[in-house]
Amino acid sequence: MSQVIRYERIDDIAVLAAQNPPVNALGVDVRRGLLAGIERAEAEGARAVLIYGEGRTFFAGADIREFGKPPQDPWLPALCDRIEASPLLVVSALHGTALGGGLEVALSCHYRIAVPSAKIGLPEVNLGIIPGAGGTQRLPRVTGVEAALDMITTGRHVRAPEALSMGVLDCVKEGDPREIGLAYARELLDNNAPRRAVCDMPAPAPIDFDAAYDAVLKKGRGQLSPAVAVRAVQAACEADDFAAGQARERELFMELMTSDQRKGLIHAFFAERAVSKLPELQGVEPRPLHQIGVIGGGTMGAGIATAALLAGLDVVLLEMSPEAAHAARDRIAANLSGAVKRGKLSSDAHDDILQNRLTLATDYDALSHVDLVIEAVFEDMAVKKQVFARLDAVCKDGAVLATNTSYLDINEIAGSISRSSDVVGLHFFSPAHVMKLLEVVVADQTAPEVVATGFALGKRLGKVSVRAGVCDGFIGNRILSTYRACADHMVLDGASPYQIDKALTDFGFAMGPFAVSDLAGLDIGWATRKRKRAAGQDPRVRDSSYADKLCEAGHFGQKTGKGYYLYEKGQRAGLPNPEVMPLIEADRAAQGLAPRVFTDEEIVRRYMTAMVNEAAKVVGEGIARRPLDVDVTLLYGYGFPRYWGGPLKWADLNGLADVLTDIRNWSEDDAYFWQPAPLLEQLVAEGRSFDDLNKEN
Ligand code: T1G
Repeated sequence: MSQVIRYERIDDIAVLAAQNPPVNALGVDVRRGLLAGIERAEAEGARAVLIYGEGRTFFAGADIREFGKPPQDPWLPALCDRIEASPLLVVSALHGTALGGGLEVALSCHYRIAVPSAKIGLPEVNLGIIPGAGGTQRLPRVTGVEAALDMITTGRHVRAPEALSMGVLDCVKEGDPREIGLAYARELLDNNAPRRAVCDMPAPAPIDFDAAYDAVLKKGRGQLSPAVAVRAVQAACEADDFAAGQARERELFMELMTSDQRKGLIHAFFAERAVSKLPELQGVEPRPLHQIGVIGGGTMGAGIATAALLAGLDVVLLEMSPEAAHAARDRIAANLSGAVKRGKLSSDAHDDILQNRLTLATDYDALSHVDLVIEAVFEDMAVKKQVFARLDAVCKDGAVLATNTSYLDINEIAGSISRSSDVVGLHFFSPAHVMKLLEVVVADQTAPEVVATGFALGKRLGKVSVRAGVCDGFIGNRILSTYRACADHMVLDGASPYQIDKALTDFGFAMGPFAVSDLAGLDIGWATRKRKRAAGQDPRVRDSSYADKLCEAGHFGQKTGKGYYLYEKGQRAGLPNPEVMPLIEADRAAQGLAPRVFTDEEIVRRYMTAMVNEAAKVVGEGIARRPLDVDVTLLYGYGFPRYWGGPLKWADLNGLADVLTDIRNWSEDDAYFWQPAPLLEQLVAEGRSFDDLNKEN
């Protein structure tokens, strides 16, 4: 008898209870248990079958860990057909998240009941595939094409009340899934309710599927699975019969299952869960977190305070004057109002936060009892050291002292006070209450429980936290500065900022590097270039002046309405700024550079290879623990297209040997910039991949 599907008889109802924690994934043993259960119920003369999940949820989908391995009988589509074909009345009782194959099992049942908190969904497109067990054929028969396309192409979760109104659920009732399921099955039997196989329902009315396909493909920015799902739903309307529609779904599903995008998206799914699992934190207890202090109420500080307040933490916000403190409060109030507008926060909660949970202060003594302090003051080492000296004097023993610095040496900050082991970097990304990435930067003396506390705060704030070591730019900004420099080099050598931006948005980025610079503010890059020149950068670094000239003219991008692009009032998307190319041409002439033609493919190849090479150095130096840590950083902080899984997954998919060959070829023109990462050379020599490294750590 199956260990993962418990079989019971309650009078004439057979009960199949899934017991496969944590999410009752439909692995082969679960499928075999369900099949055996259905067959046993029929053999024993039951009149109905109830299927439900023990633990936190109904089946949350196929077992993603089986992807890429040879499928084992019974395949999920066949199992769903078998459940549907049973002569018994089959009822499913849903709770938690009935997703993917889980919802497909429920749709193959004849009736569906759920608790009010249950959610359903077909999120397969987020894994680079489409529903492959009849979901694209059964859902449209139940809800109609429009509602089915919305669910399937977005992968969104639908709450039980909406699912009831869509016709996916027959009943929503408070209670224990098993109990409400049994009562519902009993009621159906008593009323002689008929079997109601969805496959026997008429094919749904068609829509203009070509228009739907084009619209979804455009929205997907290069991701294929949502658009392919449109074609599968089209088959539900146009195929000769249900079986033919299922065959078309299977054909499209198998095509996507072998795609690089499926490999990239599955990698992203598991990487974003693995990134917070660090061996050095096993068994390490984080310190308690009830109230935190934030120093500096500018955009970043106010964003951090907002994130903490939204997560239910109390916040003491310290500014240098009452006026600055109130300005910070206004920024926080505006952030919270945004959350109310987006339906993420009730207006009562909004008021409660501002009246009772946020404390403004101008004296460090107000921080004497907080559990953790994050400073987000001016990026100047002397200023940071002054702040930490005050914290050292005022904060209680065990308080975690965190800096939000983007690039200053955290070892130097930590070394300037008596409790270096309590110091950690918490590098948020602006806007801090929206961006999910948090780099937890571990200095030489940082205590393990302080690192654990940083991760615990990140989890509490709903962030994706990545451990980083100390270097200029940690993980993300260090890699960014390299691939951004590569873009500048291509501009000097003949490409335009506009061709580069388009080539990279066609590759899948939401925005190209020059549009991103306009968004972030050209003055930030300008300050960094000046800082690095003043610090005495290597003379072999290829420098340029065209961007400086833009800034000297006061053009900082979106915030001044002009940068690489011109921004009409209120327009986010800009038009190329005609003043830019003359500055670039003058720069090329001054450096004696003859511009050449770049293809979009070469632009992407160089940009990605620069990113991969620097990422390999970051992993090789231990700044990032594993390649997946870099992938997650770029996915969550830099708009990297998720269906590639991250830069190092992209490199594995494209072949490390070819990446290294390109670097060696290009190093003939610029040996300083194109120095191969030792780790990359080692992996190629050993015939290993970045994924192999992920598996070793
Ligand atoms: N398969 C295997 N493991 C899974 C899994 C799955 N489907 N879903 C979750 N896990 C693991 C996860 O890796 C983690 O493991 C633990 O469960 C807790 O997950 C034919 C082919 C259900 C909303 O896409 O969206 O069906 O890190 O940390 O935040 O059409 O997990 O503890 O070792 O995310 O409470 C379709 C994917 C599959 C759902 C719960 N289903 N999962 O979120 O916990 S394709 C999905 C989720 C399919 C058919 C096709 C979420 C969740 P570990 P968690 P959570």
